[in-house]
Amino acid sequence: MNDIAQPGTLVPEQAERAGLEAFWMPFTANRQFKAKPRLLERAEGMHYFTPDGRKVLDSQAGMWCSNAGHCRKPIADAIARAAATLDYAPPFQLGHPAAFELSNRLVALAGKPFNHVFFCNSGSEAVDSALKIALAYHRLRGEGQRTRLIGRERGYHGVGFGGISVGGIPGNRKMFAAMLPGVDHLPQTWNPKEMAFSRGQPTWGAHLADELERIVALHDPSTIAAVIVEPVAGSAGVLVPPVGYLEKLREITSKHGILLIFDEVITGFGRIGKPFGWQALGVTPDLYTVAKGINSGTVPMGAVFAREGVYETFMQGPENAIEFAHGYTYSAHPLACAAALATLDVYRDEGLLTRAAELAPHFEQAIHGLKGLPNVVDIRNIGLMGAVEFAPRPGAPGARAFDAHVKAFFEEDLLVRFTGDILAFSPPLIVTKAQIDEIFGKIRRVIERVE
Ligand code: PXG
Repeated sequence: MNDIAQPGTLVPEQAERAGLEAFWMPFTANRQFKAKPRLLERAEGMHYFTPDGRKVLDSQAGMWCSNAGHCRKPIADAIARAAATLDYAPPFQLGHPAAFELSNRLVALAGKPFNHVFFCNSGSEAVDSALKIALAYHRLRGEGQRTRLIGRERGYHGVGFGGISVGGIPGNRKMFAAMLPGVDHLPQTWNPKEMAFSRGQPTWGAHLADELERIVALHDPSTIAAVIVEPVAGSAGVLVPPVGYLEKLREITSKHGILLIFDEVITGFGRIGKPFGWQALGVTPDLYTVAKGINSGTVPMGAVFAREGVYETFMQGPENAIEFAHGYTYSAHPLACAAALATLDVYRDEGLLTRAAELAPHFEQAIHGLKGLPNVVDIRNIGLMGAVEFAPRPGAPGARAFDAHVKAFFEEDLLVRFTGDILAFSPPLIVTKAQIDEIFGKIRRVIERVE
């Protein structure tokens, strides 16, 4: 391992020798990465450690998921105990106590009107599960003609066929011909002219939700099953909803009997100051998806929360009938459940699910302090989520943010996420004010050096 840890440039044959070749890395520029690998070996609290012994500050909670910080002992112990006690239990037609206990804890955390959770193993699966719940729900209520789904441009809902169909990231769709039929998209909400350098929710843009009325009218409201949006778009680069925008989506969907699904894979578990984003933003969906922070990213797990009346709609027909023909081998996996229960304890004991609200003013001040640096065209934030957007380098879109990511990693010992020409920040919720200052101090130096 140590041979390949040194930052440097490996030619392909060296990459092969170093053992990097066989792994077809996900969402990665494989050749570029293998030529100059960025490896992580160990983690603790707010930091990663590289094989060559550097201590790297984590400004992105892994990939928006390690909300309790890394390698927390109570969580690691709970996973180890589960692995030694009940390594696996079939989730179809059988159950294990931790799955029921976790469901009760989660619906208590959500509060009314959410009374059931459905488990899966990722955000992508949570999205597919939620879309299927929506379609089946209408059918069971005698409205089987409601088959259309509406997503939003720049939305990210994972990489299943359902998720890329309702998603709005062109690069994630163009290689794959077949999308779900009957999908339409709302316009994306970011408008640099009207909202650049907004702090928190932009005051311009609620009217963009009126587009939903137009789309609904085009297809006829009675054909639409669900609208799915991220309350705050994460992957697209932290697009914060305008004041009043989500309220309008709620009003229009309710009026037409359409289910509103929030994809809270990023906003769930404390990211914007309340346990769930819908609570922080004051708009209640009918279904919402979570993953990542559910167990602080330790064991793959996702879930769908259902509002009162949804599960109940499925509970019809003969008692021995399977009400929802959907589920995964690893739904409610014992290790994932144990990790989630221990994580919820850590969140509760350390007040982490509301800590983003306390730190948001400091975080906002720190990130907006980068205004005026070269090529910075926008800065936006909500809770402990933030983004810095660069003007693209002529002829090389995305190059500036990538350069900043690499410089941050090798020259400043800082892990920062990049997407397009945007740097995105979502530190673990245990971050201190001093560490927030450290993150943006490092980024300032990086931006000053990026051409
Ligand atoms: N929905 C949302 C809103 C997400 O952000 C998914 C679904 C899919 O989750 P899984 O567990 O299937 O990956 C996501 C995932 C990034 C980034 O840096 C974001 C995600 C994944 C990888 C990178 O923007 N979000």
